[in-house]
Amino acid sequence: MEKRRNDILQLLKQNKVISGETIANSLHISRTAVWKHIQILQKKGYKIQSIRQKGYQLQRLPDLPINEIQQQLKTTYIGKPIISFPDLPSTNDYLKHLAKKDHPEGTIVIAERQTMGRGRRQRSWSSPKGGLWFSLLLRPPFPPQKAMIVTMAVSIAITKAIHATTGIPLQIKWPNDILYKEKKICGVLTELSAEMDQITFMIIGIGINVNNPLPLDLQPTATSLRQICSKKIPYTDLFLSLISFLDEWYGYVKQQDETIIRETWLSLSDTIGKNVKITDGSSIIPGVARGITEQGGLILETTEGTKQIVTGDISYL
Ligand code: BT5
Repeated sequence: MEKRRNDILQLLKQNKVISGETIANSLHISRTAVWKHIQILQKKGYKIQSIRQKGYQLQRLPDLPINEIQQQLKTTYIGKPIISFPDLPSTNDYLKHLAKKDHPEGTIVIAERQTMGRGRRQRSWSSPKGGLWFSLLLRPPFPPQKAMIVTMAVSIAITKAIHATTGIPLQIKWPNDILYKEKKICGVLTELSAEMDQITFMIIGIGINVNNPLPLDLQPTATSLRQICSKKIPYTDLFLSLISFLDEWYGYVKQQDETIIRETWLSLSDTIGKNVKITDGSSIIPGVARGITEQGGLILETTEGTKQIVTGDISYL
């Protein structure tokens, strides 16, 4: 089905106008089948005009032309396949269903808009049209204690992709935020299913404020790439760059090259050396962030000695 649709797209691209009959004859399918495929393409954001007595004309590609992106990919792990939707409640939730049905590592689910985007601990994540909201399915060959290394590699890839596309220097705040001048531009939500000694799958949800508006209440703490650059950001270029950096950095995860991940993460992080406060449920621990452990936990120097923090929210004092 997907192959047929791609063939139809190719014919539309090669011809200014092409009749349903010509498409049907070239692909040995019925005109009704052509019409059904055209309708699906239109739903995916391709603007295809039906011109009376002449046929179909492709007038515009969607903002994020997934078919074209998929064809250009030269990755080893990431983006095979990419499944896109105009709307989803949450890309993490959708991908979790697919992961349970044995979908392959590297699958991406992306939505133009999320109606119930989530942060950690069921906090809500604002995801209107214009931002990049997607989730990635990974099956790293690790015990669950090492999951943080994967999140670190993903944060590095995002930071590098945004820098390569826009020139904006960003910093990583432990454990999962990417900031521009202390304002949040991206959040990463890692969810995993695991046995005692082996991760079954990880869903990495990535939300990046690109050209989307930000609600008033988030403006003091959040920003978007469009706000920083004062112009619209080329969405497709950024997504392609993200996929290629994610592929490179997940490669280091697969090769168990944790030293490069830890060292690069440290060079991009603005957390180390800062006076911080860690909040985890009802417990609040103040201290100085001194480094990260082999497994990506935060080393915190407190008045009661050094502690290793596995998870929590961090604020700078
Ligand atoms: C995160 O949570 O930062 C992880 C966000 C992950 C979102 C992606 S989008 C694709 C995938 N599908 C999903 O459903 N989720 C993932 P956390 O550290 O808990 O931060 C949440 C907090 O960030 C909220 O309580 C708000 O204060 C703030 N926030 C909400 N929307 C924001 C936005 N668009 N930009 C910046 N900050 C936001």
